[in-house]
Amino acid sequence: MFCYQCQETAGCSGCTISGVCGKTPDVAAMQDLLVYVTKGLSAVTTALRSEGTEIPSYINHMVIQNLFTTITNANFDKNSVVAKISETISAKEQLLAQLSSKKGLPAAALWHPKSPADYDSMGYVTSILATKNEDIRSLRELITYGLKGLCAYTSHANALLREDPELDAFIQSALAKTLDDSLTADELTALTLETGKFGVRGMALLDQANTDTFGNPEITKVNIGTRKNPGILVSGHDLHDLEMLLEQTQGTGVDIYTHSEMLPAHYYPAFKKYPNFAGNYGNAWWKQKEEFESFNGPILMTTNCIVPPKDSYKNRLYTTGATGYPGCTHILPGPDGKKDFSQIIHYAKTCAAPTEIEQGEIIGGFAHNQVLSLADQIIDAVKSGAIRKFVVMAGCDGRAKSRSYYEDFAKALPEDTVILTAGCAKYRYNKLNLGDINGIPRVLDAGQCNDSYSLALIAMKLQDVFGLDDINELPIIYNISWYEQKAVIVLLALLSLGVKNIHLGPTLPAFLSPNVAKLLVDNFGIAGIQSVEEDMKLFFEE
Ligand code: FSO
Ligand code: SF4
Repeated sequence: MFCYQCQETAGCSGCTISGVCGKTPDVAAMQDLLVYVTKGLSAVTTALRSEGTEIPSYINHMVIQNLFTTITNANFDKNSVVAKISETISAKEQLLAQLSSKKGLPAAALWHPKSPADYDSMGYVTSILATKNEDIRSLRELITYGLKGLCAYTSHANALLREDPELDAFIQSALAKTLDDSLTADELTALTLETGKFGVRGMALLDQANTDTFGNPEITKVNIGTRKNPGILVSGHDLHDLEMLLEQTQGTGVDIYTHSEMLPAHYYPAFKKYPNFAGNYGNAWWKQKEEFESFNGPILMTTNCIVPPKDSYKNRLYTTGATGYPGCTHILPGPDGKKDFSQIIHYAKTCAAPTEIEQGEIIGGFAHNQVLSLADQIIDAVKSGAIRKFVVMAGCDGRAKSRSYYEDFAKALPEDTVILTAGCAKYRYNKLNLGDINGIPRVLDAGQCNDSYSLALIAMKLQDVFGLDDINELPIIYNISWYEQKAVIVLLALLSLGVKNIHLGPTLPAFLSPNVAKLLVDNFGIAGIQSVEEDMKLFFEE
């Protein structure tokens, strides 16, 4: 196997024996093949579109779900990945039959395996290393990972019945282009930026879907202690799954707790009406081995990040959507799209209440609508000098020891700074009680990683208010932590909006070749991180 798509890749260069995340070589091979056949399908749909044929939405959803399945920590279940490969090949064959000319199609579109027994022999074709030129490989993977993140976000928008056919067409044409050997590095660089542009569009689609369906996030205090009833812990990012579970648990005596990236669900007005929506349990994804153990009840993973479970709670772990883990029960939707969670609820009733691991509350809900309603207060604080700088610390948390940098950095920030955050990165500092500036909390949590869109909107609004020509003239520092491919699309989205000088850590992506890294440094001022002391000097003394 060879995989270097996430920040925790072995030795900062590539997982070759087994994934640091727990992905085994056989699953890695099938995930590579799923990406390959999805690119083949996308080449066919792109050719059909150019002939004027409309692509049915179930095909668009298949592409979205396939890519989402291959994101870090989402799906470890080889059988489910193999099933998706077979479905994709059969859908592609049907579409291929409608195409008047097969000229110019890549090999991935014309591969006709007789049965899944043929899948194992494809490793040499589907490996990332099959692209020999390291710059072309780097750009192809940068685009592919950005698209994976974009598909994750689009999947949540699709779950709320929002569609954007132009976005689907772009995703598929970009996937097809990553197979096109005639494209130069310059053309792939342009495609990378275009991917970022569509990243903004995908995040806007999801933002619209979320706020239309659940209301605008508002300032909310979330309890981090526990109640006396048994509970179900919901992790991941899918708010539609959470809504269905909340509906189905009314009057059952089972409480619902959020975990990791589901925390921001508490900020939405629509979920506040459920009396059994008890609070948030635990921290970022990587602490789940201890926290799922002490939760005592069932856990529903709606998306990544899954850490391979311990036997002690594996029977309590359920997956749905793009996620999967061998031996864990997977909840599928019915023909009407509804999911029946009754077996999880039934199981929860037999479990002890969660063991309390923390007490208190955390505050959040500072998405664009809420922050812009405080705009006057914020602008006054900036004009008076009470707020010197905003520091965007969005992104992901992870288990690397070096990530203690982010907690130390937050603690070391001057008191006239405000952190803008989104994503699971916030767990490094959202319980530190960093205080407020004239009533404005010093950590403003916009929500999930996709709500980085909110942070971009806030920046654009501030640029407008202060009458600045360039978004980079704002008193905003970008110090982003990344882990998986959703952070890649967030990064590309920010670049497409013209944001420069983003610091990225704890390490730069292994999939950036020296030349591609140089391109990002030269054109966008992308930089890594140093020690907290050095970065404090860099940001505040120069
Ligand atoms: Fe975190 Fe995991 Fe949201 Fe990621 S829970 S690491 S970038 O899936 O998507 O922030
Ligand atoms: Fe390694 Fe990350 Fe790939 Fe997992 S997703 S195999 S940890 S690079």
